[in-house]
Amino acid sequence: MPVVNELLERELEYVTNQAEQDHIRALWDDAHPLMQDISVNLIQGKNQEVYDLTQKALADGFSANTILDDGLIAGMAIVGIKFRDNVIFVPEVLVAARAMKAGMEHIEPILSASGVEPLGTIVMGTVKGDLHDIGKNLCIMMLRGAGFTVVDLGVDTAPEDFIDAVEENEADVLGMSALLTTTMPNMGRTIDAFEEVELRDAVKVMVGGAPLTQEFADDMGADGYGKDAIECVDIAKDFLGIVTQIKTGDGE
Ligand code: B12
Repeated sequence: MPVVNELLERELEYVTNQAEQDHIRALWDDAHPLMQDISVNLIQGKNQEVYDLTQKALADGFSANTILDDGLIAGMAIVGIKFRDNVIFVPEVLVAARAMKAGMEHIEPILSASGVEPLGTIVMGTVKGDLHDIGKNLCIMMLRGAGFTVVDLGVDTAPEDFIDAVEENEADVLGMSALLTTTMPNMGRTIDAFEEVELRDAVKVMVGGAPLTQEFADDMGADGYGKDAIECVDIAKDFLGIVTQIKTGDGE
């Protein structure tokens, strides 16, 4: 379904690069108008509306994953472009992030719900110097939902804190997130620090975050790279030799 929401259509006018415009439009190609409503309210930072619409979408039978991808994350893509192009600034991004969190209040318990035995323990954190945590938190929700125990170290995490947490929790997997090109090298520094204390072989390392690539992950010596929260879960399962896939079936 093409973009039918007039307000969203207006927001898309801020995306002046045609390739980006096409890419973003495609996010809503198959999305229900309700998802477009969620996106536009998120872009405008209307947290109560995002909270209510997310609740309504779940009640209407949309899956948590659909609302997350086609409503919340699709809206955040436009926020990112407006921020980069100086159309909006940090306060507006924070307001949009707050709206995203309001929607996630409904999504989180569903993605995290699982009554199964823990599959393994994962330490997750955003690297030193980096305060972005929305993507990391999404990964954590999905990992918990898949049955992992996750120790969340939050943001701005120093290599020694990652090491302490892996040791204390006897973690099987370490996951690091970075959203800034300036903080990405801190992932490699953390891996080096594990080598220095001779703990590198004790843990599998996965990395992610918008600016990362498989090549960068390989260069720094990570064991896995995931572009989104679904891949994050798949990699963690792969590390531990678990073969099942997440089901994302919709009730629409
Ligand atoms: C929200 C946001 C902020 C918020 C953060 C709020 C929060 N609590 O997280 C605030 C306003 C604080 C902020 C601040 C800054 N930001 Co900012 N921010 C963003 C924005 C708009 C969205 C990020 C986001 O949440 N995306 C949505 C989530 C769902 O996606 P994600 O993080 O990529 O995560 C997914 C995947 O990457 C993956 N993933 C993530 N982590 C992991 C980990 C593992 C192990 C795996 C497998 C997968 C994985 O799965 C996730 C879910 O699918 C981006 C633009 C963008 N679109 O990326 C800019 C952006 C990242 N910010 C940017 C900048 C420059 C800054 C500031 C320096 C601005 C300033 N001048 O102060 C500061 C830096 C502060 C700091 N020290 O960290 C730039 C970075 C440019 C660059 N080349 O480095 C961006 C790209 C904006 C831009 N286009 O210029 N920002």
